[in-house]
Amino acid sequence: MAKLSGIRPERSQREGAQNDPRLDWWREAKFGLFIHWGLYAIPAGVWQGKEVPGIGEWIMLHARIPVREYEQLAAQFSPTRYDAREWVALAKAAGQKYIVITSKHHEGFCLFDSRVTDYDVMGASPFGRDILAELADECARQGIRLGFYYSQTQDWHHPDGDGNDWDYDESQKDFAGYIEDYVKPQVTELLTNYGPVALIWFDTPKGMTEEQSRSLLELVHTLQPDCLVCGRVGNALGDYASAGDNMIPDVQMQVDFETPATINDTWGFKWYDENWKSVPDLVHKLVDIVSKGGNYLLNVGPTAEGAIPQASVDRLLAMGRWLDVNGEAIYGTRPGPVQGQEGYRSTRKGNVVYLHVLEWPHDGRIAVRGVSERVRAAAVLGAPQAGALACHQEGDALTILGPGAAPDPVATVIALSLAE
Ligand code: H79
Repeated sequence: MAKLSGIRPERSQREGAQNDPRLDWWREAKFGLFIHWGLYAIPAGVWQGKEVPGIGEWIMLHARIPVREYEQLAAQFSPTRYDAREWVALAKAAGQKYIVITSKHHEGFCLFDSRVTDYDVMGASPFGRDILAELADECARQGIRLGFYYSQTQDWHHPDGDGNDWDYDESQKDFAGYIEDYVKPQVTELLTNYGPVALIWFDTPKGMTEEQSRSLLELVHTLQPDCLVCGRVGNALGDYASAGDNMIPDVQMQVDFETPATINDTWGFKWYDENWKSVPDLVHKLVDIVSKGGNYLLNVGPTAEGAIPQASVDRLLAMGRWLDVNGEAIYGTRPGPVQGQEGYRSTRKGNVVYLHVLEWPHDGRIAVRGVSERVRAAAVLGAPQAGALACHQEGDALTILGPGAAPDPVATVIALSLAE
């Protein structure tokens, strides 16, 4: 069995974290909401009248926008429709158990009140509201965990941050000084001023020395011992592994991992990106990831006004409706015994194996391998009126005779109760 398929070694899970009970809530959660929000939502994929190809939050780099020009966007940042209560309620209705928001992306603009820079929502924008503080309060009120994305290497605004070679001479940069005098004070602010933080989501660890990764990990754990650190802190030191963006491992993983993913093709808002994934596709991706032992962190990119695109809202709510019926086959489960069979996935909790049928066979005859324990009963989740389904077992080969049409057109879950 491949151990790290889809996961770069330096983004993997630290030895010993696999049995760490600090991750218990995260292992149970399976599904989170990622929020990418920053100044890039204002140009929304267009610069000087031209559509800029690529992911929206990278517009500053793709168009090589000088810092002095780009930073003027901050004066326009006034998202009057921002309503933390709505965003948190959406995540809850979608069945998501944690939220991760960009506190500072590669562009360098901070959505929180930072003492170490004026390039933040309080100092540089007319908005004058601490976005993270409002979200943290609301998460506490509605009972959902909140984590912060923080770009620790790339900072295209800071003269010593990584990535901006069009304003700054990269050979003159004091990256180590930037980590010590800017990143660490800001991470300290994030872990001091916003109550309990579920996790810090570092990104693009390229260039981090092992010592730098370790010292960030230790800083986080010293300030908030229960706060998790994602694998993108670098040097294989994270509390959990991070798969590539939109990457789902081919096979079941032996490490705790998370797939961060987009609903369309961008993280930060681009007004003309309409390449939305379908609801069945999104649910299948959730099932696929969970069946391999991972979590799905699914992104929305709010507009400059502070609205989450309706296409994202519709899809998240539809996923929530599927989870209302099928959540017991997702939350708190482990990978099940049916692995690597096209059209099928499986999860397990105690004595129940959940068989997820992603492509319903035309004749309703479901045939899988891998269930070697005796199946006492098989029933479709959410359709108990359909009664028990007939099954035959021979060795680890299981055949279930189901109806001719999929009971759930999105994905049908059959609960298999195993003999004690
Ligand atoms: O925050 C989101 C992305 O902005 C961030 N990670 C997710 C969670 C991210 N940072 N880097 N990358 C993703 C990959 C960058 C790949 C690159 Fe490129 C290839 C950089 C330059 C060439 C993609 C293509 C971005 C610009 C061109």
